[in-house]
Amino acid sequence: MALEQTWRWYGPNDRITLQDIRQTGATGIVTALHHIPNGEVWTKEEILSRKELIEAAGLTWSVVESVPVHEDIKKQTGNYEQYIETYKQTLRNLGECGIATVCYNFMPVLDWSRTNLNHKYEDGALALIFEQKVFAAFDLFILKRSGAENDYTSEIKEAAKEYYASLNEEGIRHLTNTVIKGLPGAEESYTLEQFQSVLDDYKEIDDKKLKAHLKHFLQEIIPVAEQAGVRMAIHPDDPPWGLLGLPRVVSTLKDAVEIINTVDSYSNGITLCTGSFGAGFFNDLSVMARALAPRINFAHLRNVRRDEGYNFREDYLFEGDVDIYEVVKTLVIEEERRIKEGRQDIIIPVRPDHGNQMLDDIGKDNNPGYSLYGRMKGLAEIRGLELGIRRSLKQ
Ligand code: DNO
Repeated sequence: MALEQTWRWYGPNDRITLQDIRQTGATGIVTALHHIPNGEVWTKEEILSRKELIEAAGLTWSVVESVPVHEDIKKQTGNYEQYIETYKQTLRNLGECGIATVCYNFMPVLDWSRTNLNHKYEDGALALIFEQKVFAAFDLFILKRSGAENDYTSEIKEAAKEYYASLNEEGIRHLTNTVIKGLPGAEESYTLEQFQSVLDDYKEIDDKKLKAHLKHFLQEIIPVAEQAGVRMAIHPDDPPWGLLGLPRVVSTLKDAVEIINTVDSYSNGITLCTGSFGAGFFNDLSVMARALAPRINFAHLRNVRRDEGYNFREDYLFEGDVDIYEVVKTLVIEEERRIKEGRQDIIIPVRPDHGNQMLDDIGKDNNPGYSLYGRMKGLAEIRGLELGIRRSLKQ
Protein backbone atom coordinates (compact mmCIF):
# COMPACT_ATOMS: atom_id res chain seq x y z
CA MET A 1 0.00 0.00 0.00
CA ALA A 2 1.06 3.56 -0.54
CA LEU A 3 -0.52 6.95 -0.57
CA GLU A 4 -1.58 7.65 -4.11
CA GLN A 5 0.85 10.14 -5.62
CA THR A 6 -0.99 12.59 -7.79
CA TRP A 7 -0.28 15.70 -9.83
CA ARG A 8 -2.51 18.61 -10.75
CA TRP A 9 -2.85 19.01 -14.48
CA TYR A 10 -4.76 21.90 -16.02
CA GLY A 11 -5.80 19.94 -19.10
CA PRO A 12 -4.61 19.84 -22.69
CA ASN A 13 -3.41 23.47 -22.56
CA ASP A 14 -1.10 22.85 -19.62
CA ARG A 15 2.54 23.41 -20.56
CA ILE A 16 3.38 20.34 -18.49
CA THR A 17 2.13 17.37 -20.47
CA LEU A 18 0.83 14.02 -19.30
CA GLN A 19 4.06 12.46 -20.58
CA ASP A 20 6.06 14.88 -18.43
CA ILE A 21 3.94 13.98 -15.44
CA ARG A 22 4.70 10.28 -15.81
CA GLN A 23 8.37 11.08 -15.33
CA THR A 24 7.70 12.83 -12.04
CA GLY A 25 6.60 9.51 -10.57
CA ALA A 26 2.99 10.52 -10.05
CA THR A 27 0.45 7.91 -11.06
CA GLY A 28 -2.77 9.83 -10.53
CA ILE A 29 -4.04 12.98 -12.20
CA VAL A 30 -5.95 15.73 -10.49
CA THR A 31 -7.86 17.83 -12.98
CA ALA A 32 -11.14 19.48 -13.88
CA LEU A 33 -13.14 20.28 -16.97
CA HIS A 34 -12.28 23.97 -16.80
CA HIS A 35 -13.88 24.65 -20.17
CA ILE A 36 -17.37 23.87 -18.88
CA PRO A 37 -18.91 27.04 -17.44
CA ASN A 38 -19.65 27.04 -13.73
CA GLY A 39 -23.22 25.85 -13.18
CA GLU A 40 -23.47 23.51 -16.16
CA VAL A 41 -23.63 19.72 -16.00
CA TRP A 42 -20.49 17.77 -16.80
CA THR A 43 -21.82 15.22 -19.24
CA LYS A 44 -20.58 11.64 -19.26
CA GLU A 45 -19.32 12.21 -22.74
CA GLU A 46 -17.09 15.10 -21.66
CA ILE A 47 -15.89 13.24 -18.59
CA LEU A 48 -15.06 10.10 -20.52
CA SER A 49 -13.21 11.94 -23.21
CA ARG A 50 -10.93 13.53 -20.60
CA LYS A 51 -10.57 10.22 -18.81
CA GLU A 52 -9.50 8.44 -21.99
CA LEU A 53 -6.89 11.08 -22.67
CA ILE A 54 -5.40 10.54 -19.23
CA GLU A 55 -5.51 6.78 -19.46
CA ALA A 56 -3.92 6.78 -22.90
CA ALA A 57 -0.87 8.32 -21.21
CA GLY A 58 -0.75 5.48 -18.69
CA LEU A 59 -2.18 7.52 -15.83
CA THR A 60 -5.42 7.50 -13.83
CA TRP A 61 -7.85 10.35 -13.27
CA SER A 62 -7.91 10.12 -9.49
CA VAL A 63 -9.39 13.37 -8.28
CA VAL A 64 -11.52 16.16 -9.69
CA GLU A 65 -10.29 19.52 -8.51
CA SER A 66 -12.72 21.17 -8.55
CA VAL A 67 -16.35 20.92 -9.42
CA PRO A 68 -16.94 24.62 -8.69
CA VAL A 69 -19.83 25.67 -6.49
CA HIS A 70 -21.87 28.42 -8.12
CA GLU A 71 -21.93 31.76 -6.26
CA ASP A 72 -25.74 31.56 -6.18
CA ILE A 73 -25.48 28.40 -4.06
CA LYS A 74 -23.19 30.18 -1.60
CA LYS A 75 -25.54 33.16 -1.42
CA GLN A 76 -28.78 31.20 -1.83
CA THR A 77 -29.93 33.60 -4.50
CA GLY A 78 -31.32 33.25 -8.00
CA ASN A 79 -31.50 29.73 -9.36
CA TYR A 80 -29.53 28.16 -6.57
CA GLU A 81 -31.81 25.13 -6.17
CA GLN A 82 -31.36 24.45 -9.86
CA TYR A 83 -27.59 24.77 -9.53
CA ILE A 84 -27.63 22.25 -6.70
CA GLU A 85 -29.50 19.83 -8.95
CA THR A 86 -26.92 20.40 -11.67
CA TYR A 87 -24.16 19.71 -9.18
CA LYS A 88 -25.82 16.45 -8.17
CA GLN A 89 -26.06 15.38 -11.80
CA THR A 90 -22.38 16.06 -12.31
CA LEU A 91 -21.57 13.92 -9.27
CA ARG A 92 -23.72 11.06 -10.58
CA ASN A 93 -22.00 11.29 -13.94
CA LEU A 94 -18.55 11.32 -12.37
CA GLY A 95 -19.45 8.31 -10.22
CA GLU A 96 -20.68 6.40 -13.24
CA CYS A 97 -17.43 7.14 -15.02
CA GLY A 98 -15.48 5.77 -12.07
CA ILE A 99 -14.06 9.01 -10.71
CA ALA A 100 -14.30 8.72 -7.00
CA THR A 101 -12.93 11.85 -5.35
CA VAL A 102 -14.10 15.43 -5.80
CA CYS A 103 -12.41 18.46 -4.26
CA TYR A 104 -14.37 21.71 -3.98
CA ASN A 105 -14.39 24.86 -1.92
CA PHE A 106 -16.94 27.21 -0.41
CA MET A 107 -14.98 30.47 -0.52
CA PRO A 108 -17.07 33.42 -1.65
CA VAL A 109 -15.89 35.40 -4.68
CA LEU A 110 -12.20 34.61 -4.57
CA ASP A 111 -10.54 31.22 -4.56
CA TRP A 112 -7.01 31.54 -3.18
CA SER A 113 -5.29 34.90 -2.63
CA ARG A 114 -1.69 36.08 -2.69
CA THR A 115 -0.06 39.51 -2.90
CA ASN A 116 3.06 38.57 -4.87
CA LEU A 117 3.50 35.60 -7.17
CA ASN A 118 7.20 36.14 -7.83
CA HIS A 119 8.84 36.80 -4.50
CA LYS A 120 12.55 36.18 -4.89
CA TYR A 121 13.72 33.57 -2.48
CA GLU A 122 17.24 33.56 -1.01
CA ASP A 123 18.37 30.83 -3.42
CA GLY A 124 16.99 32.59 -6.51
CA ALA A 125 13.75 30.59 -6.77
CA LEU A 126 10.45 32.46 -6.91
CA ALA A 127 7.78 31.89 -4.28
CA LEU A 128 4.17 32.96 -3.69
CA ILE A 129 3.62 35.18 -0.68
CA PHE A 130 0.88 37.00 1.18
CA GLU A 131 1.65 40.22 3.03
CA GLN A 132 -1.08 41.76 5.07
CA LYS A 133 0.11 45.34 4.47
CA VAL A 134 0.10 44.82 0.70
CA PHE A 135 -3.34 43.31 0.75
CA ALA A 136 -4.51 46.20 2.92
CA ALA A 137 -3.02 48.67 0.42
CA PHE A 138 -5.16 47.10 -2.30
CA ASP A 139 -8.25 47.10 -0.10
CA LEU A 140 -7.88 50.61 1.34
CA PHE A 141 -6.38 52.60 -1.50
CA ILE A 142 -7.10 50.79 -4.77
CA LEU A 143 -10.46 49.16 -4.17
CA LYS A 144 -11.37 51.78 -1.52
CA ARG A 145 -13.87 49.39 0.00
CA SER A 146 -16.22 51.09 2.42
CA GLY A 147 -15.60 49.89 5.97
CA ALA A 148 -12.15 48.52 5.10
CA GLU A 149 -10.51 50.85 7.62
CA ASN A 150 -12.21 48.91 10.43
CA ASP A 151 -10.55 45.66 9.39
CA TYR A 152 -6.91 46.57 9.99
CA THR A 153 -4.84 47.73 12.93
CA SER A 154 -3.40 51.24 12.81
CA GLU A 155 0.12 49.84 12.29
CA ILE A 156 -1.05 47.90 9.25
CA LYS A 157 -2.92 50.92 7.90
CA GLU A 158 0.20 53.03 8.28
CA ALA A 159 2.39 50.40 6.59
CA ALA A 160 -0.20 49.98 3.82
CA LYS A 161 -0.22 53.72 3.19
CA GLU A 162 3.53 53.82 2.91
CA TYR A 163 3.52 50.80 0.64
CA TYR A 164 0.83 52.27 -1.59
CA ALA A 165 2.79 55.52 -1.88
CA SER A 166 5.77 53.52 -3.16
CA LEU A 167 3.81 52.05 -6.09
CA ASN A 168 3.83 53.53 -9.57
CA GLU A 169 0.98 53.00 -12.02
CA GLU A 170 2.37 49.71 -13.21
CA GLY A 171 2.77 48.54 -9.62
CA ILE A 172 -0.85 49.39 -8.90
CA ARG A 173 -2.04 47.54 -11.97
CA HIS A 174 0.09 44.55 -11.12
CA LEU A 175 -1.18 44.31 -7.55
CA THR A 176 -4.78 44.71 -8.73
CA ASN A 177 -4.38 41.89 -11.20
CA THR A 178 -2.70 39.68 -8.65
CA VAL A 179 -5.66 40.04 -6.30
CA ILE A 180 -8.67 40.06 -8.60
CA LYS A 181 -7.77 38.33 -11.84
CA GLY A 182 -8.12 34.88 -10.34
CA LEU A 183 -5.30 32.45 -9.71
CA PRO A 184 -5.26 29.13 -11.56
CA GLY A 185 -8.25 27.04 -10.70
CA ALA A 186 -10.41 30.04 -9.86
CA GLU A 187 -13.38 30.10 -12.16
CA GLU A 188 -13.98 33.84 -12.06
CA SER A 189 -11.98 36.87 -13.05
CA TYR A 190 -13.14 40.45 -12.52
CA THR A 191 -12.58 44.09 -13.34
CA LEU A 192 -12.36 46.43 -10.34
CA GLU A 193 -15.97 47.62 -10.80
CA GLN A 194 -17.34 44.09 -11.16
CA PHE A 195 -15.32 43.09 -8.15
CA GLN A 196 -16.85 45.76 -5.92
CA SER A 197 -20.30 44.74 -7.03
CA VAL A 198 -19.79 41.02 -6.33
CA LEU A 199 -18.47 41.95 -2.89
CA ASP A 200 -21.59 44.03 -2.32
CA ASP A 201 -23.71 40.96 -3.00
CA TYR A 202 -22.29 39.46 0.18
CA LYS A 203 -23.07 42.46 2.39
CA GLU A 204 -25.88 40.65 4.19
CA ILE A 205 -24.08 37.32 4.43
CA ASP A 206 -22.01 36.75 7.55
CA ASP A 207 -20.19 33.57 8.63
CA LYS A 208 -23.29 32.22 10.27
CA LYS A 209 -25.38 32.59 7.15
CA LEU A 210 -22.72 31.16 4.87
CA LYS A 211 -22.40 28.21 7.23
CA ALA A 212 -26.14 27.61 6.97
CA HIS A 213 -25.87 27.71 3.19
CA LEU A 214 -23.01 25.23 3.24
CA LYS A 215 -24.99 22.99 5.55
CA HIS A 216 -27.93 23.01 3.16
CA PHE A 217 -25.62 22.23 0.24
CA LEU A 218 -24.06 19.30 2.11
CA GLN A 219 -27.42 17.89 3.13
CA GLU A 220 -28.46 17.95 -0.50
CA ILE A 221 -25.35 16.64 -2.21
CA ILE A 222 -23.73 14.20 0.22
CA PRO A 223 -26.45 11.51 -0.04
CA VAL A 224 -26.17 11.73 -3.82
CA ALA A 225 -22.37 11.55 -3.70
CA GLU A 226 -22.56 8.57 -1.36
CA GLN A 227 -24.90 6.75 -3.69
CA ALA A 228 -22.73 7.57 -6.67
CA GLY A 229 -19.64 6.24 -4.90
CA VAL A 230 -18.03 9.67 -4.82
CA ARG A 231 -16.07 11.08 -1.89
CA MET A 232 -16.31 14.84 -1.48
CA ALA A 233 -13.32 16.70 -0.07
CA ILE A 234 -13.89 20.31 0.91
CA HIS A 235 -10.84 22.51 0.49
CA PRO A 236 -10.03 25.01 3.26
CA ASP A 237 -10.04 28.77 2.84
CA ASP A 238 -6.77 30.11 1.55
CA PRO A 239 -5.73 32.03 3.54
CA PRO A 240 -7.80 30.85 6.50
CA TRP A 241 -9.07 34.23 7.67
CA GLY A 242 -11.56 36.80 6.45
CA LEU A 243 -10.61 38.98 3.49
CA LEU A 244 -12.41 42.05 2.14
CA GLY A 245 -15.27 41.69 4.58
CA LEU A 246 -16.27 38.35 3.06
CA PRO A 247 -17.43 35.48 5.26
CA ARG A 248 -15.16 32.44 5.77
CA VAL A 249 -16.30 29.04 7.05
CA VAL A 250 -13.56 26.47 6.39
CA SER A 251 -10.61 27.98 8.23
CA THR A 252 -10.05 26.05 11.45
CA LEU A 253 -10.31 22.60 13.00
CA LYS A 254 -13.57 23.66 14.59
CA ASP A 255 -14.99 24.57 11.16
CA ALA A 256 -13.84 21.27 9.66
CA VAL A 257 -15.34 19.23 12.51
CA GLU A 258 -18.60 21.08 12.17
CA ILE A 259 -18.67 20.29 8.46
CA ILE A 260 -17.99 16.59 8.82
CA ASN A 261 -20.57 16.35 11.57
CA THR A 262 -23.22 17.95 9.41
CA VAL A 263 -23.73 14.75 7.42
CA ASP A 264 -22.26 11.59 8.85
CA SER A 265 -20.81 9.91 5.79
CA TYR A 266 -17.36 9.04 4.45
CA SER A 267 -18.47 10.90 1.36
CA ASN A 268 -18.47 14.08 3.42
CA GLY A 269 -14.74 14.64 3.78
CA ILE A 270 -11.92 17.13 3.79
CA THR A 271 -9.00 18.08 1.59
CA LEU A 272 -6.24 18.43 4.12
CA CYS A 273 -4.37 21.32 2.55
CA THR A 274 -1.38 21.82 4.82
CA GLY A 275 -0.48 25.14 3.22
CA SER A 276 -3.95 26.70 3.39
CA PHE A 277 -4.77 25.73 6.96
CA GLY A 278 -1.08 26.11 7.82
CA ALA A 279 -0.99 29.79 6.86
CA GLY A 280 -2.95 30.47 10.04
CA PHE A 281 -0.70 30.62 13.11
CA PHE A 282 -3.72 29.38 15.09
CA ASN A 283 -3.83 26.05 13.20
CA ASP A 284 -1.67 23.11 14.27
CA LEU A 285 -1.59 20.75 11.29
CA SER A 286 -0.29 17.77 13.30
CA VAL A 287 -3.32 18.02 15.57
CA MET A 288 -5.68 18.65 12.68
CA ALA A 289 -4.44 15.68 10.66
CA ARG A 290 -4.97 13.33 13.59
CA ALA A 291 -8.38 14.74 14.46
CA LEU A 292 -9.69 14.63 10.90
CA ALA A 293 -7.92 11.47 9.69
CA PRO A 294 -10.93 9.23 9.00
CA ARG A 295 -12.44 11.94 6.83
CA ILE A 296 -9.35 13.03 4.95
CA ASN A 297 -10.25 12.13 1.39
CA PHE A 298 -7.43 14.03 -0.29
CA ALA A 299 -4.30 15.89 0.81
CA HIS A 300 -2.37 18.85 -0.57
CA LEU A 301 1.14 18.85 0.83
CA ARG A 302 3.19 22.02 0.98
CA ASN A 303 4.74 24.18 3.64
CA VAL A 304 4.50 27.82 4.66
CA ARG A 305 6.49 30.15 6.86
CA ARG A 306 4.03 32.35 8.70
CA ASP A 307 3.81 34.90 11.47
CA GLU A 308 1.14 36.21 13.77
CA GLY A 309 0.63 39.29 11.62
CA TYR A 310 -1.19 37.37 8.89
CA ASN A 311 1.83 37.21 6.61
CA PHE A 312 3.14 34.05 5.05
CA ARG A 313 5.33 32.80 2.30
CA GLU A 314 5.30 29.43 0.66
CA ASP A 315 8.36 27.42 1.56
CA TYR A 316 10.12 24.16 0.78
CA LEU A 317 8.41 21.06 2.08
CA PHE A 318 10.59 20.51 5.14
CA GLU A 319 11.39 24.14 5.90
CA GLY A 320 8.27 25.95 7.03
CA ASP A 321 6.10 25.96 10.12
CA VAL A 322 4.09 22.84 9.32
CA ASP A 323 5.43 19.52 10.56
CA ILE A 324 5.04 17.63 7.27
CA TYR A 325 6.57 14.50 8.77
CA GLU A 326 3.80 14.29 11.37
CA VAL A 327 1.11 14.88 8.76
CA VAL A 328 2.39 12.23 6.35
CA LYS A 329 2.84 9.78 9.20
CA THR A 330 -0.76 10.33 10.20
CA LEU A 331 -1.91 9.68 6.63
CA VAL A 332 0.12 6.48 6.41
CA ILE A 333 -1.26 5.23 9.72
CA GLU A 334 -4.77 6.18 8.66
CA GLU A 335 -4.50 4.19 5.44
CA GLU A 336 -3.38 1.16 7.43
CA ARG A 337 -6.25 1.70 9.85
CA ARG A 338 -8.74 1.82 6.99
CA ILE A 339 -7.43 -1.47 5.65
CA LYS A 340 -7.88 -3.12 9.06
CA GLU A 341 -11.32 -1.62 9.40
CA GLY A 342 -12.28 -3.11 6.04
CA ARG A 343 -13.21 0.23 4.54
CA GLN A 344 -13.64 0.24 0.80
CA ASP A 345 -12.19 3.67 0.20
CA ILE A 346 -8.80 3.19 1.75
CA ILE A 347 -6.80 5.26 -0.67
CA ILE A 348 -5.74 8.77 0.21
CA PRO A 349 -4.54 10.65 -2.86
CA VAL A 350 -1.87 13.22 -2.06
CA ARG A 351 -0.33 15.80 -4.31
CA PRO A 352 2.56 18.18 -4.04
CA ASP A 353 0.75 21.48 -3.89
CA HIS A 354 2.46 24.61 -5.11
CA GLY A 355 6.16 24.59 -5.77
CA ASN A 356 8.64 27.42 -6.09
CA GLN A 357 9.53 28.43 -9.64
CA MET A 358 13.10 27.32 -10.07
CA LEU A 359 15.74 26.15 -12.53
CA ASP A 360 14.52 25.95 -16.08
CA ASP A 361 10.98 26.97 -15.12
CA ILE A 362 11.91 30.58 -14.49
CA GLY A 363 10.74 32.81 -17.30
CA LYS A 364 8.39 30.19 -18.73
CA ASP A 365 4.66 30.56 -18.92
CA ASN A 366 3.76 29.00 -15.58
CA ASN A 367 0.44 28.72 -13.82
CA PRO A 368 1.38 30.45 -10.55
CA GLY A 369 2.26 27.75 -8.05
CA TYR A 370 2.08 25.04 -10.67
CA SER A 371 5.45 25.04 -12.38
CA LEU A 372 7.34 21.80 -12.91
CA TYR A 373 10.55 21.52 -10.92
CA GLY A 374 9.38 22.88 -7.59
CA ARG A 375 6.51 20.43 -7.52
CA MET A 376 8.68 17.60 -8.74
CA LYS A 377 11.03 18.30 -5.86
CA GLY A 378 8.06 18.31 -3.49
CA LEU A 379 6.77 15.01 -4.83
CA ALA A 380 10.21 13.41 -4.57
CA GLU A 381 10.41 14.53 -0.95
CA ILE A 382 6.96 13.16 -0.21
CA ARG A 383 7.86 9.80 -1.79
CA GLY A 384 11.04 9.50 0.24
CA LEU A 385 9.37 10.59 3.43
CA GLU A 386 6.57 8.08 3.01
CA LEU A 387 8.97 5.26 2.26
CA GLY A 388 10.99 6.05 5.37
CA ILE A 389 7.91 6.24 7.53
CA ARG A 390 6.55 2.93 6.26
CA ARG A 391 9.86 1.14 6.77
CA SER A 392 10.32 2.49 10.26
CA LEU A 393 6.75 1.65 11.28
CA LYS A 394 7.38 -1.97 10.29
CA GLN A 395 10.48 -2.33 12.46
C1 DNO B 1 -4.79 26.48 -5.23
C2 DNO B 1 -5.76 25.44 -5.00
C3 DNO B 1 -7.19 25.93 -4.98
C4 DNO B 1 -8.09 24.73 -4.89
C5 DNO B 1 -9.54 25.07 -4.76
C6 DNO B 1 -10.32 23.81 -4.50
O1 DNO B 1 -3.69 26.20 -5.57
O2 DNO B 1 -5.44 24.74 -3.88
O3 DNO B 1 -7.45 26.64 -6.13
O4 DNO B 1 -7.96 24.00 -6.05
O5 DNO B 1 -9.76 25.96 -3.75
O6 DNO B 1 -11.66 24.02 -4.78
